[in-house]
Amino acid sequence: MTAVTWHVLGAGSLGTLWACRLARAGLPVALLLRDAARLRQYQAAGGLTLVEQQHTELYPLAADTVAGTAPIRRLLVACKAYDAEHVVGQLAARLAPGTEVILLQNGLGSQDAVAAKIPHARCIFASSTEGAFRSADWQVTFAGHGFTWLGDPAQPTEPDWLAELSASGIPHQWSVDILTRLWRKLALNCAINPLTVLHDCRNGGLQLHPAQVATLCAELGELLEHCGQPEAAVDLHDEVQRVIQATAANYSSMHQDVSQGRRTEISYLLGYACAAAQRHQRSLPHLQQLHTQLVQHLQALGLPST
Ligand code: NAD
Ligand code: KPL
Repeated sequence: MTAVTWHVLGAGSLGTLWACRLARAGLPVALLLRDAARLRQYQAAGGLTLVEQQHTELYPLAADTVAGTAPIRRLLVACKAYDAEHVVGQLAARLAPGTEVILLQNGLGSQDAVAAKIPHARCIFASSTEGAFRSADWQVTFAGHGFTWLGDPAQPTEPDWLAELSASGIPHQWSVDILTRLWRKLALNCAINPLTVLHDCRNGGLQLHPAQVATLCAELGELLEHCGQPEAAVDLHDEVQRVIQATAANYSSMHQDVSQGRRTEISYLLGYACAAAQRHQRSLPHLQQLHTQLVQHLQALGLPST
């Protein structure tokens, strides 16, 4: 039986990291690029380059544009949360019934928006702690080893291609409570990332603002309870403090986005949390105030605030 091609949408940090490891294991991979101009640039570069520890390797992967017509049976969506719904919508007609779509986006909200666009496909949600960044055009550096949890809130059965991830050296586990994992990560990101932007500090800098962190954790815990995610609330404050300590020297992903003038995923993190609080008619004043301050801060910098 021929292996199903892994179509990888978005040749950015995580897309490159996944595509190169899958290809290295001998699996068929095809990149889906934005348009003909990007495809020409990619062809001129000769492929994707992955830098891992001291090793740099070029992977001349097949590529097409999102406007192509070849059918897709397995799709890895590796763009930012704010691009996912639109671009998957563009691909909807190429997805056969039963196609599996793996969503690597951080936060919450984009997964449901994508799933609504492609009711004929199976959407699998992922939550990843792996770290990668673009060190040059078409080149990605694998910066932090981590783990990826995958799950399908609509269907607990494991897909058979998990063995392909093992063969590719992608550390992962099937999770029957993927939404709890995504909510927990969202809460951690809401407690840490916006404050690092507003205080313009590394994660460790939040050790100077313990009361602010504690208040946010209390409100986030309350929100998780009301959203039917009590497990995601267990010992949240302790874990936030542990993460702040363990990553003290790092800048959060949102701080990096802002300092490099890039759009943030605010609507899928703090924005999503505040909208959920409103839906449940919960008054969470500190979370709401943090959102307002962050929106104002982004607007003052001329960055999108959604
Ligand atoms: P990225 O910006 O490096 O890559 C996104 C890619 O998608 C870019 O190459 C962009 O050109 C492409 N893209 C956007 N719209 C497109 C379109 N219409 N057609 C084709 N390509 C398109 O982003 P990333 O860092 O890989 O992040 C992807 C997701 O993974 C985010 O939600 C992020 O929060 C999450 N994540 C990233 C990391 C990390 O270390 N980078 C870790 C965990 C989670
Ligand atoms: O995941 C993170 C990020 O930077 O996005 C940390 C800082 C670990 C938690 O918010």
